[in-house]
Amino acid sequence: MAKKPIAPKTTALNNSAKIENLKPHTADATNQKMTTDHGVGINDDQNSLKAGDRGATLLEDFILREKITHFDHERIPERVVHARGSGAHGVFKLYKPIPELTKAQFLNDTEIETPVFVRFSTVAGSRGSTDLARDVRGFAVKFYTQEGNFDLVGNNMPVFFIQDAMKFPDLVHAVKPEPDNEMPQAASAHDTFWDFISLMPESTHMIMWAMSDRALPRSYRMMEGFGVHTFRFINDKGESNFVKFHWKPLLGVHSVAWDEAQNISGKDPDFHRRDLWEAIQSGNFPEWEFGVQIVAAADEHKFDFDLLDPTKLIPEELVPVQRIGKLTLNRNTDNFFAETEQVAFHVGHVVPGIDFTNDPLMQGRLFSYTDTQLIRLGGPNFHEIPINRPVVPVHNNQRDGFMRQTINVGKASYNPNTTGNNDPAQVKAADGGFVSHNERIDARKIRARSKSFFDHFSQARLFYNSQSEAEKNHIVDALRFELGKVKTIAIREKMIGRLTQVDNGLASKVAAALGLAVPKQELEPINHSIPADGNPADYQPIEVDSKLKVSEALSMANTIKDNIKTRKIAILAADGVNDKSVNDVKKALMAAGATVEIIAPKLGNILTDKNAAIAADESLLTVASVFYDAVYVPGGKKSVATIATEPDAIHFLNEAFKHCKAIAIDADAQAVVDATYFAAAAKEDGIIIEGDVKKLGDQFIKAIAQHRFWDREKARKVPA
Ligand code: HDE
Repeated sequence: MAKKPIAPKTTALNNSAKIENLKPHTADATNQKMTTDHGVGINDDQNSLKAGDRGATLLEDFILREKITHFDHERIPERVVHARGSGAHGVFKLYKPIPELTKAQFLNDTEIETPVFVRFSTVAGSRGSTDLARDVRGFAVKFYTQEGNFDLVGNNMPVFFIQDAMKFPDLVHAVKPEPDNEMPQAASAHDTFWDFISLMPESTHMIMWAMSDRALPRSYRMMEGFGVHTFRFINDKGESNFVKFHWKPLLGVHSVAWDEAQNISGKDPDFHRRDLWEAIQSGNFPEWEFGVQIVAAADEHKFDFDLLDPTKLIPEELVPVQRIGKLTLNRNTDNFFAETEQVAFHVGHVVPGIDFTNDPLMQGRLFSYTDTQLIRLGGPNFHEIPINRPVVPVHNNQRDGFMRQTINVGKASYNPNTTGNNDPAQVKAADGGFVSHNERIDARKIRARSKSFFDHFSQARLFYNSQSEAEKNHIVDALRFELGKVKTIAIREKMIGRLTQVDNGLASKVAAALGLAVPKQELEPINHSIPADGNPADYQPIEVDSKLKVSEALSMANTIKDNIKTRKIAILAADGVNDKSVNDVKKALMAAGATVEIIAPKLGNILTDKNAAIAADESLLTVASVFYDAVYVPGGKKSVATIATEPDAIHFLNEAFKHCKAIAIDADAQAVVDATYFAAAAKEDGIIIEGDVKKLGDQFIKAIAQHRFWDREKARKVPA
């Protein structure tokens, strides 16, 4: 079970250091005159300059040319991966100093509020693709510390598909739309992806995560974050401990159903972006606790997996996650492009007290991020873009280049120098100069994979075995869907063979839906990623019999389920709705922290049975049940009669049932239940039919907190 958060000292949240830092670059046109980019007042922004009333446009028109030219150059290349994202500002506050582990100042002073900028993303889709694609989510955090920027560029899953950076371009080429026809968009359900995966046994653990509900978050606010790689903490004595970073959402970890995800993708591709924006806008600031798993340097080899292998996690049962601080997102961006699009994260942005390991995936990333920013942001000065600037001064001898903003004074742009008093001066380690950990290296130069990376299945099994029944079924369904979309039968077969390495039951359930038999064993030697001169026998996966068979922390069934804060609840009502039935329940839900919307057959006001006007927030045409966590139908004769005969309202309820959501119905509205397809199942968990609105409210709140009633899927009654 997730631990209760440790209460931090309450101080007013402010991101002032970064807000001040952004201010000089912020433009507000309120009460300002319109000018060209060069400051000349514009008299007519409606018409181009022409030779006569009906004449040709003149080349002389510098105002038109400037406007069109700027427009022509508005787009920059999208990120090659993680193109679709949403960002927000916030603060990080430490709970307790950890000097024995790290000298990083922001992890040693509980008084400091470190400003942060966070960008969440999907991986495979283009900038305009849907938020609800089945995909990994990026969780990138830029800490603007007093010792420079620290970027924790993580994901919502703790492991990765591959072990070596060498394979990253192959992985991304395989998952992106296929090169001949640019299909499918933002989806892994196609031949090239599964072809690659079927040939890469090391991807098996990550595939379990990617096919699980973790790939369909209910909200960015309700997902975990992981640094994935093992990092190092360095204390002021120069001692190193290994560390894995975690973000634990205080709202718990929750997902939507696959059918729901596909629906949302059509109805609101911005679903996660909107959810994040609206939560922050309405003061429901998303919060995560910052967790660390620490492994002493001396214990590096005590596990049955290699700490440097990014396809492995450290089970929380073996090394508990210590929660050391809290991240709060409290401010939306002023300008999406300037901030979210131009922000440049890099695994290599670390501060003294944090260092890298030899994880071969991480090592490759250390090269990739600056390289990609150079082309994406157009040159070497992207660190001067306001969102990327640290909140501390920057001085060095880097000079010039496209779009240089800084006007460096003086003659010296080299070191050592006498013309500038040898400034800027190097910084002693004791004063905060970065010193790399003096790891001892004594090795031959080789191009190879460590044998300690060859167990590809035990943690895939651990993950699968740790899932609840419903979660396992969802993995089966996801694999049936994804492999069902694969056209090449041999790829499907190879994947079924692979799944037998995880669980025979899983393999046979997936195989059944594909009309395939489960092979007795792998058809061919399993590892195809072998160098030209390699001997296949040397590259076969090894079997490790891990002592730990189940890890509770890996199942979302064990997440926080004790509140309904920020949940979105729909009330279906029409004219004549019972005043008490609608208002008392609405009040109770709101008092518990939920957001409630009245949905009526049309927009405008509805009148209660006491003739009081209630504004409809939405109409049945503008929304759908997939936008809400739960639905309530109040009493009131006329309203009930309208809702019971309104096809969109009944569809709304049927869909909420299908997606296993909490449904509450005033006993007076039995006619509405009778019109649904779940009338016969109305006694199930999560369906409350009650005449006493106080009781109804209490039961409904408890039910919504459960998030979903996956039992409804049993016996495949509903295809969620
Ligand atoms: Fe990234 N990754 N990545 N990645 N990654 C990028 O950088 C790369 C990996 C992650 O919101 C790119 O600025 C390589 C793991 C996030 O702006 C690029 C390898 C993890 C984001 C790049 C990896 C990540 C990126 C594309 C394997 C989780 C979005 C645009 C060696 C720990 C950051 C850009 C944002 C973005 C390269 C693997 C997370 C091309 C070569 C593992 C969250 O540089």
